[in-house]
Amino acid sequence: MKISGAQAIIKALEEEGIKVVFGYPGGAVLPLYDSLLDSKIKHVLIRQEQNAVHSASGYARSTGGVGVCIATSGPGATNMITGIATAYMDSIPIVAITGQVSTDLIGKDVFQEVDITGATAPFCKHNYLVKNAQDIPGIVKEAFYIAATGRPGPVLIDLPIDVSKQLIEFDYPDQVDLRGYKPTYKGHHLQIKKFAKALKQSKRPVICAGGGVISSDASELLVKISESANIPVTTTLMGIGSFPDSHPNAIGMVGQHGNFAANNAISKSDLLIVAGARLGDRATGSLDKFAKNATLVHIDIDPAEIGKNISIDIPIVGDLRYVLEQTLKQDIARQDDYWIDIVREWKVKQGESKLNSGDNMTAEYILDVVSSIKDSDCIAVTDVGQHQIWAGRYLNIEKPGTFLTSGGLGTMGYGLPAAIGAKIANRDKQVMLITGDGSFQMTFNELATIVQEDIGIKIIIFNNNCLGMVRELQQHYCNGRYSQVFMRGNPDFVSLAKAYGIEGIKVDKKQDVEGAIKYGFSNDNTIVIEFLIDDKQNVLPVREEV
Ligand SMILES: Cc1ncc(C[n+]2csc(CCOP(=O)(O)OP(=O)(O)O)c2C)c(N)n1
Repeated sequence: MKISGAQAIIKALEEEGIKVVFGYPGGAVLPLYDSLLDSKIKHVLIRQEQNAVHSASGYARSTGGVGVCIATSGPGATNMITGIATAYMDSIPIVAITGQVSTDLIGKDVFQEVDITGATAPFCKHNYLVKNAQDIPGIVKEAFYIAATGRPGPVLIDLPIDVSKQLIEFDYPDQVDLRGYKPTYKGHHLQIKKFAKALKQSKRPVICAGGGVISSDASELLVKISESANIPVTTTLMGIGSFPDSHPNAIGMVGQHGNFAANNAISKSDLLIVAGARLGDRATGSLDKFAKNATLVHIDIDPAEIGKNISIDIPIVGDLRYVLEQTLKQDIARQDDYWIDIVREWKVKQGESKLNSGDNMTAEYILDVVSSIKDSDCIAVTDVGQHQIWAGRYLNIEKPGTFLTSGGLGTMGYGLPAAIGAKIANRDKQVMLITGDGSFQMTFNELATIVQEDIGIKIIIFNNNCLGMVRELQQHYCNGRYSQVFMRGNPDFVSLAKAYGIEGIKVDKKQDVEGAIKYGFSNDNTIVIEFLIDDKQNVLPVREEV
């Protein structure tokens, strides 16, 4: 029996095991939305297309699967652009489906036409303009394969409306064979041997773990390597969750806004093992000072990342799971405790410098309390700003896939829709959002989606009535000449929540923090907890070393 192109897309999604898609309808995707009615796939009607991509991203990151989102042509498609770029920078597997005007009208600037494949080409792993419905099964199969394999990333399928109406015989391929796309999974055994030897001989090794550890499901192996060779582990922002914060070898986040112990250990290390991290500028700080005494090992599935920002002594291209498994078969045991002991002392020192004392309701204090009350597998999602860095540094994160943030693009407004995606995928788990008053106002319209889907998300707003991160930068780099960072006209967030039928609490005193969080986390309802924090609080240190 023949089916339409639109039906073929939906059937192909079913073949891929997709249970949920996030989207927003429009004229060019009418056939697609019509076909959805006959499918068991759940569609979540999000309130803006950018947020559909972020929700798909939250879904993907918290499940390890591929997230799917749909938008119409023109403005629907362009609204998706920031979400796609956000996913690309953080290597998140997404398949985005956009409607397109009819093939005979493409290039004629007709109503709601935009060249979305051209626009997204620089920040999509791959994209397709479907010209013939017969190609749909093969394209969808390839799109999922490309999104999820090698270094994951977003793939876009642009579907003209006439193609979605063509009739085809549906035959779903079982395999993909793409010339020119063959990710290398097995790291070269001689390089792995070289790495193991360098590790055995090193006196001060450090691991810097990135998001690649999480996407290759290599966290347990990372713990084994750290334990067998007594290596302290620092993570990038994207790597948070790849190594349990409570592990004695964990030394926290590295980089410009990183922890004292982490940055110090990297500065003093003689062997730095970069695992699944792209060594972006925020992680390294100034390159001429970064790990200047160390032999550098870089393990990554994407050969283009190795040596891109910093020259590497032992490059290993491959899947982290494979490479770490093979490394564990070598003799890497280091009995020496002296280095790990020094690093642990730095960690204690860092703990002592906490801004926790006194009556001030600091962000750090709030996050300490949250850490002590939340479930250990609670999925924490952040927006972008000071609150994101505080969350990265002070929240206790134990498991991979439980800290979701926009690390590469730094997209304000990512948080709420990503939290919705994570909660839809994990209804049995706690999901919380840490956001700022600026970021929250970029996407708070998604409170409606929360109500519509009847899901419970703990929304913690650090309200400093300003764009705190930019204010802090202006304090440091513009001699305190503040320009356009103080927010006037902020709503009362508790009343705003109430307008959506969501409960809210406002907290302005340190004594009330614990009670509010205990109450907020005591059931699975959505709650907005707004903390009125001092607008002068900074994400110090910008970079601290001894
Ligand atoms: C879409 C977008 N616009 C602008 C920025 C630049 N920016 C980075 S952090 C920040 C301030 C964030 O303010 P808020 O969400 O209130 O968090 P806070 O820093 O106060 O914790 C801004 C404007 C950005 N990252 N993303």
